[in-house]
Amino acid sequence: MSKVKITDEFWKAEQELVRTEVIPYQWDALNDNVKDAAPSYCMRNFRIAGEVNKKRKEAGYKEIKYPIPRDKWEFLPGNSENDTFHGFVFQDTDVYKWLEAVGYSLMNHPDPELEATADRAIDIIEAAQLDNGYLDTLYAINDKDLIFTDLRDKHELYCFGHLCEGAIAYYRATGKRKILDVTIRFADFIYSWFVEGGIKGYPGHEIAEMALAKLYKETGNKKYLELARYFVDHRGEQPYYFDVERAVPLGERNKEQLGEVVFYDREEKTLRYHYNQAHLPVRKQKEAVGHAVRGVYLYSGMADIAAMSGDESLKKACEELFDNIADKKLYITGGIGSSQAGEAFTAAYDLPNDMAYNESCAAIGLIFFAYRMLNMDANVKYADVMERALYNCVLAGMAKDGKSFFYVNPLEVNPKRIHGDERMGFVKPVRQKWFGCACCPPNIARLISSLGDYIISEDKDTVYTHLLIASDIDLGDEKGSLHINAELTRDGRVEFDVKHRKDFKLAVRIPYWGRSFKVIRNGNPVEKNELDIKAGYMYFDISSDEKIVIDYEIKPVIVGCSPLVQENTGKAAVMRGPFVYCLEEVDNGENLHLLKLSDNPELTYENGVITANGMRVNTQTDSDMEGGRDTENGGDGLYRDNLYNEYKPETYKPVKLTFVPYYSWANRGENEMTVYVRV
Ligand code: FUB
Ligand code: ZN
Repeated sequence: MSKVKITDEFWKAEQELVRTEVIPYQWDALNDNVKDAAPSYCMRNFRIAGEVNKKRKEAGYKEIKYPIPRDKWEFLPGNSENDTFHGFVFQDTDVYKWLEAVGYSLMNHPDPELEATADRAIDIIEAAQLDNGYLDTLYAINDKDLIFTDLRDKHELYCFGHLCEGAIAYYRATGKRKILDVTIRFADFIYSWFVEGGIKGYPGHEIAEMALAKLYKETGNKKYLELARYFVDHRGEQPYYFDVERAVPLGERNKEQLGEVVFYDREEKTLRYHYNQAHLPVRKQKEAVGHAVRGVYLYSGMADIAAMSGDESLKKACEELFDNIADKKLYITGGIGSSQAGEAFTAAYDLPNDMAYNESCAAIGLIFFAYRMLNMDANVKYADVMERALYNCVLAGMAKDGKSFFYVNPLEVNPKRIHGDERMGFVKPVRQKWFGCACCPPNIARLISSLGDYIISEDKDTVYTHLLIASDIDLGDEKGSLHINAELTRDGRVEFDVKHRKDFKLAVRIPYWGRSFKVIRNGNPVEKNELDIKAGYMYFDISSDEKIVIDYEIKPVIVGCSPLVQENTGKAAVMRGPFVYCLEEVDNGENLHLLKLSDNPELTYENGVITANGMRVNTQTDSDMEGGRDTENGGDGLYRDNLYNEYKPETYKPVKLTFVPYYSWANRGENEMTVYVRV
């Protein structure tokens, strides 16, 4: 990131929005200062934990304990529990993610006032750390003798993972060690508890794996990589640690786990802990199952370990899991995890539009996973998925003003249906100011402010450009520098201005939407058969200053979906470049399901909007006609506005359809939306 300065108008504006609006807004939310928003309790918990810690040092202090029952994820304030932990068990992570976003933002744009606020937050966090290095406000406040007794559900290692990622970002941005040292103390404590203590547990919610890999990279201390591998290697071992920690009697251990029977794996005769991806040893996992965020966080950690230690069997498992997602469980918007039940992956091709869960965090996790795979193998399939999730599902998660967010990202919304049906209560037709479970908003903030990390990657000889985002990139003394000039919202022309210092290869991605392109190298056209193309990247040998222009044909296109996706039979979506488009009621009137693209829709693009020729099904009924009865052609006399009538082919009237980018939907009030339209 420190080498990449984004100059792209579109993405720079998003980063500026995060810096100027989202980060200050979220700090208010973490401190429960946003009117009418769900309370966070996050900083409150840290403050209380800090006070308790202080009291612990006073002579004669008697520890006060509050219950931490199993199966309880949310601790709502009661009348007599003013000093207890409030909120979800993973509430600590909200400030860690915020801090991470602050770190990246400071790298892009120094801001002493923001840094001072972050320093204050760090002091509050540090004060909550126990003397032995342990840090989690739920246990620090309620009962520190119960730590690590409920790995399956209580998220202490998940909180550690986010602390670690936040600390590293902040340290890299400011050079200040305080929060990194807090993290190292906690990591050392975890190492001694698990590895030295011989406890074969692993996180119920993954992320510690990839965070520890990052900590290893940052500190050079191998024990953190060892700890990450320890967690990955013990996951899925029998007897399941989640049974062991619950002291489930041996005979009971293979009974069905409620709600998980759907995942019964005949071959392996196992049906438990899919939710946590702990049903099988990770190297045997071939299908992405269970809670989607957990899944992609685990796979990202596995990919890190595979890359850092050259573990081929782990890499193979990652490849299979990635392909399973990309080929069978991925929405066109890059969303994953189609079911609200368990916020989970479901069966192959099960991609409902209106009931889609598609948590913003899951799409972000998919970006982490894809990027790690890309770093092992420069294969365009990884970059394509990464870009799809970024430009669509993730970006849709945040309002244009940065002050409200989607957790769930459906592809079709009818507010009337949502308001009339409790089953759909999880789908929100407009973004929310905050959430009791507020994992997504700060996750979006940290991703957008760290976007510089995803544009290129490099190895000794080659610079790979993945995202076509305008930026200035310092490639160092070994290579030189690169300026990418692009603006995909405008056109598909992407210029690579290379300043050569030493010879290297430049690899340029050919995205799935840009397979038709022209190359002009230093003013001369290059024929396709002269290009060196491997796995969707064109390779150029750079031995002097160069200007390489790729003109990708970028135009609105109609995209079909596999016929195996039941929901989309007879429908298609509209895209332009990486952007998925959608219809909104505000432009097209209500009952979007009555709209259809014409056979020759003549899609035109102007100022970010696509228009097309379409049709609207006539709903005029015979009861609107004379006498109210269908007596035409010797008709049967039925009322045509009855729910059921004799079938008659649809008739249409021509209409203009207006498509807007999916990421921008629901910025003009509550209204119907659909990505897929009849064709
Ligand atoms: O469990 C922590 C976070 O809360 C998960 O990642 C989200 O899916 C939400 O359940
Ligand atoms: Zn989330």
